[in-house]
Amino acid sequence: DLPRDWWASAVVYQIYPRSFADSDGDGVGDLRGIICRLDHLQRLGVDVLWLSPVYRSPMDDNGYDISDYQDVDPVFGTLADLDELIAAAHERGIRLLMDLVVNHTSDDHPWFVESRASRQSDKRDWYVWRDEPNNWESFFSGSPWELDVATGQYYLHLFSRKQPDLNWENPRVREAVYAMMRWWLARGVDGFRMDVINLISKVPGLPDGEQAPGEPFGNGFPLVACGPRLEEFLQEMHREVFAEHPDAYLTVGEMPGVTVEQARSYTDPANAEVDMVFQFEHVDLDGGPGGKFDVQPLDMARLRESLMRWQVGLAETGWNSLYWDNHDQPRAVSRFGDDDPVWRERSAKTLATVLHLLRGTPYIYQGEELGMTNSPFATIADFRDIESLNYFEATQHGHADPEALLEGLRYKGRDNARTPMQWDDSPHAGFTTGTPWIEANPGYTEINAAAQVDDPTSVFAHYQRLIALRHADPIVAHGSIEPLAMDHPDLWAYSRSYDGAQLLVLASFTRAPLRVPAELLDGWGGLEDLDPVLATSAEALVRDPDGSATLAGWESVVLRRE
Ligand code: ISL
Repeated sequence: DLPRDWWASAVVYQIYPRSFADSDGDGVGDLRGIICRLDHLQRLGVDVLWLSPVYRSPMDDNGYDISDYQDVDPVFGTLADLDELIAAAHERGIRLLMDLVVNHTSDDHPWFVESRASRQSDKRDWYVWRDEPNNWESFFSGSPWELDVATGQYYLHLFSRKQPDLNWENPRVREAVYAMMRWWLARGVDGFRMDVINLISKVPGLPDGEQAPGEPFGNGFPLVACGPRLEEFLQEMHREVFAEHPDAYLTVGEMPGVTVEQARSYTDPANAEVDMVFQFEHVDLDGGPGGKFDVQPLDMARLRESLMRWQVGLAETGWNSLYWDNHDQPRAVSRFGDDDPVWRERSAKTLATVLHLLRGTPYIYQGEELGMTNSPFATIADFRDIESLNYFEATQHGHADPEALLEGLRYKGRDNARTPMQWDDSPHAGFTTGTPWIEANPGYTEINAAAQVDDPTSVFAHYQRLIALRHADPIVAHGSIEPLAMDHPDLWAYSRSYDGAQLLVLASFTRAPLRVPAELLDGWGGLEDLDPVLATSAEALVRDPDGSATLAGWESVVLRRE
């Protein structure tokens, strides 16, 4: 009873529209820009396109603050452009997912405008109002409670003050959201990526969180994440929105803090909640006691242990989504790989191999298929993201060393993912003819699509091969997984099995050559021929006379046997 759903063999490509392609020279990416670049996606071979928000928005959080769920922001184009994009993608056999941001709206949304108008407003209860704040902290620094002076109450905003949280306890809120979702499905979209959907059910009464002595805030996270009514709400949504053709659509819930056990329940088809979730364990490993920007060295063994635990935990029931990066994370090759010029391409390919051969649905974030790196932001003035700016502002007072803060932001800041897509080596990486809203990463002269798409040795070509392999070989989509050599310090090894056939994945997460023990290779080819179905280079794996083999630094191979 392996999952047979279409999305098991699909690969999703995420576009952050603001930074993908600018068609009109205003410095901001747009829908027509995406339409013009659909060939890139088709060439790569992806099956699904997930669009980060393009709805009407004051852009306090680049569109994750929505003021009209049923219109396109003029900076991105028009609803007609979006219809055209949906049709053009479908013509190429690419499905389209919209970003569904319904934990909160913009404070400019008519629902909130009405809600804040008076305590007696018909929509007062559509948001979360209190007479006094509690001790929680916003994801974007400071208190998540904002005083509305006119009505004398505070509203909750887990993110920016321009992102008031909707009150999901109110059934009219839920009905309005489901109606909006049905409207999008009727327009032709193929599913949703659901923004922080595990925050919609808060613990009743919104009690204070645990607060350590000397800390300015308590920990509200356990009181808002995966709350008491989450599964009830997800089931209701599934019933109200997807019930008629659940298999036609893909739903992926973004869920910070979700555990394997919770994810198994949320993605168990029998529960009819979501198809898969974005979990955060592997992207939280390099945060410290001071939070995500308190950067700690990444322990590769812990990274492997974490991902493998998710593999095993969702093996029988549920389904994994697989990602290294997205618009909220630094660039994968700079974080999990090695972006030194000598190792960049190899490690970008190896990260791709390891992820795409796992069991689950892989997500590629724009530019990852080129091995794009973090950007060398010089000063705080180079950053644009509200999270980074608020953090710098809130933390620099009394902080001894602003340079240390900048170090954290350079490594982890979300703007690393948001610099323009690198199309070619012309000014601003071919992203815009105008002035980009955020500077292009100067690395674009070397790292760009034009330089890679026709080069069979490129990172892009490697991604093409991985996607083609998933489409061609049912082991990749449907096979079981067995982690191997988990005690080896730098070798990633696992096998996949399906219908009598097997794949063996071997990957090096270090510069030094690795010895692959003979036992692992037993039965995978004679002394002369280890013939990978896919490798990061022709010299990646060399057999040694004693039956072991040497895997070159940051290289990886995939072997196959019947
Ligand atoms: O990057 C983070 C802040 O430290 C993440 O915790 C992030 O805020 C979290 O993953 C939720 O992300 C989503 O919702 C946010 C939006 O800013 C992100 O871009 C979005 O992906 C609020 O809508």
